[in-house]
Amino acid sequence: MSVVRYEPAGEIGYIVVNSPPVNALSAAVRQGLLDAIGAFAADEARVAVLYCEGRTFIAGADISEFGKAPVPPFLPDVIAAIEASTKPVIAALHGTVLGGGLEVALGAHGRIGLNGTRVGLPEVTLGLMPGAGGTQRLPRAIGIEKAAEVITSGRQIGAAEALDLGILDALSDAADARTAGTAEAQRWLEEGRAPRRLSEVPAPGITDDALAALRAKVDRTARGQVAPLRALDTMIEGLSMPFPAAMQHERSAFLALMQTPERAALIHAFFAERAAAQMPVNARPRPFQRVGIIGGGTMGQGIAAAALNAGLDVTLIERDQAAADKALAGIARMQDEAVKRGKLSQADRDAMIQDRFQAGSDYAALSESDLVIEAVFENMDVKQQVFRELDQVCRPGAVLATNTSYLDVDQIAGVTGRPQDVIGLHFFSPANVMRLLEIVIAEVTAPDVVATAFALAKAMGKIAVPSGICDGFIGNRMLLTYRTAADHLVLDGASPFQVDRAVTGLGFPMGPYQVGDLAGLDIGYATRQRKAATRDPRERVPVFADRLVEAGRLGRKSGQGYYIYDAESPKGRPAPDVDDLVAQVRSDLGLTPRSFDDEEIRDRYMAAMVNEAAKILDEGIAAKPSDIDAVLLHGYGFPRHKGGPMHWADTVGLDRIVANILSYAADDPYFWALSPLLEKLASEGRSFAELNAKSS
Ligand code: T1G
Repeated sequence: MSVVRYEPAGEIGYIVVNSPPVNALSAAVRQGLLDAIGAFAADEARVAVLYCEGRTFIAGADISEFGKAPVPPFLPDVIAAIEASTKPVIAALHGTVLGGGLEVALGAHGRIGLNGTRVGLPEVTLGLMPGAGGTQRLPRAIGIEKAAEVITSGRQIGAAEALDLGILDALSDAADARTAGTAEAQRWLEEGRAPRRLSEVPAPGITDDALAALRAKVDRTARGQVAPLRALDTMIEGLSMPFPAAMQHERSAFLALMQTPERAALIHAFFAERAAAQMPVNARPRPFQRVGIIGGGTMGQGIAAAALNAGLDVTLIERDQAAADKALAGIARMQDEAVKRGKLSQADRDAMIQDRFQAGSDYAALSESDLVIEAVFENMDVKQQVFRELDQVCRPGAVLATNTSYLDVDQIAGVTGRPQDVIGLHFFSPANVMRLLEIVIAEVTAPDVVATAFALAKAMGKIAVPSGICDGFIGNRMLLTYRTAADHLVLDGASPFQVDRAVTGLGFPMGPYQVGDLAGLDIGYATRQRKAATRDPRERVPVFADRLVEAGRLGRKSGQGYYIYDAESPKGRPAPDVDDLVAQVRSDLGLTPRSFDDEEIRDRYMAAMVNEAAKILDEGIAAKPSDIDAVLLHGYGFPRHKGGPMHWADTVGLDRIVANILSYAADDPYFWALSPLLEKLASEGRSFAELNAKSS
């Protein structure tokens, strides 16, 4: 069955694409479009409607073809054939019309969209730029500034805004794209309209000042990524050329970006987050419409908001009514914020709070819940007590989940008579914003409970990553390790501020000490206190961090930690006494400091991260390296254009990382115990990417 067909229907001909899941522009679709436009030319039909079957119009080039040998026909030629048609071609759009899909639509002579259609050129989010006319046809349709914003942001645009901008000619409330397209085609026939080619529209201009301002803005927001500025420059340069030359210019710039490591990393990230969310079990989810939440603190409120946004009914339980009301107020504030940012309508906000949310203190209110998520204080006794109560009140078959971020889910499940119904759902704060969800599968968790967790994640728009059980699961266990590597650097001579600078130089939004200040230094202090009794004597303790907490400097929440946070510097400025405090600690510990350059700091930080990740992989806590990448990308600020620690490690070379670790282990064999898996892969010249391929 060809993925594109031409259907003659009298005066109107239909070019129909049907290539699930998202009608991506594979070689077969490109060839099919070319054949169909040829069939239309030869047919008596006077106007053609180009539309797609399935859930969306073309959502872009076929990303799975990237990095492979390009196969003709090439997209610019296919679009040129559509645009050159001597009879009008109207694109009828629905779903998410992205990248090459929008470029195809811009090559057509008219564009009508169903309500709810979203359009965009997200190529920069893949380290690329539009490569089939987007940088030349879009500015001719909507002007340079607006086109620059659309192309360099890569954001999706709603139907109403697309109409306002002039990307769409009309909106339709028809039931489907074919119907909308047919009505528009009949209008063109009645008005006797001829093809209107964007390539023939004179190129818009821009003043030097406006261009300089635009470049500065794009440079600022690109945060070191190459594609956004390259896309802008290529657009501007092309607009001063004849159209065919501009298309050549765009194509060569596009192909050059295709060769960049950023593109490889961003494509890896795209597929890593989707591969992670693949259901790891073959089971049907249980119902989860009625969600219960225990604990109305920051996490409980965020989880409640995320569940409400997913269309679920929420019952939140707190210790008393006053605390429950406080939680409701917090959730209402979150939703008000979403209304302010245009993410939610006032009507939907009011309806979800009035009709689908209740808060109280009586566990009995959970007797009919399908799924209950416990989000109370991170203490084993407290959590086990909650699960004993849930075991009493919840109906048979209800899924019982814990939001613990470190503790052993088996121990929590073990206090119930239904451990097979217990699972870990580790949300990240703020839970209504952060997309990562670690799904912690306990020893006896039933397959349909796992399936329920993944279905819930999809409903909430979360990126689900399965994890086995260990202290801190995937993300927090790695965090503890690379954080410790940072602390060792400080004990041995580096300044916390230098470490932060070196790490942000990698592309992280913040360094470990800025993150510490944001999260609260008392959390790390409590963990160190909790572990003190069982700590291995070979472990090195960041005494300087304890000194800060004991001096009441908890970070942002107390106005001071490693940095000072006040009106003068809301984002923080280095506290002048920190380096002295650290120097005092070194001398108390009899340590002789030495200097480190930023490169060595980065090497040690990343080596610790990758080494621990390899151990997590080796123990089967994570199923595949790309899952670990998805966790660090969506939960720990890992720079997306580096693809995640495992992808990054492959680009650097595992042998180089192993050599570094072996040299560090000479001073500290305990901390730098090399992962046998990492050693094996390096010695065999292999990569983490191979393990991804193996597990898919
Ligand atoms: N190519 C190949 N496969 C794709 C794809 C694409 N463009 N988009 C999605 N898929 C697969 C995806 O891997 C998944 O597969 C399934 O479709 C459902 O996707 C020349 C060069 C469209 C908004 O960047 O943003 O055009 O996991 O789970 O949440 O200028 O997918 O089921 O096996 O994400 O509903 C520009 C990328 C390309 C759009 C749907 N286009 N896709 O989201 O489902 S560059 C994009 C998305 C380009 C030209 C340039 C989203 C979506 P599987 P999903 P979703």
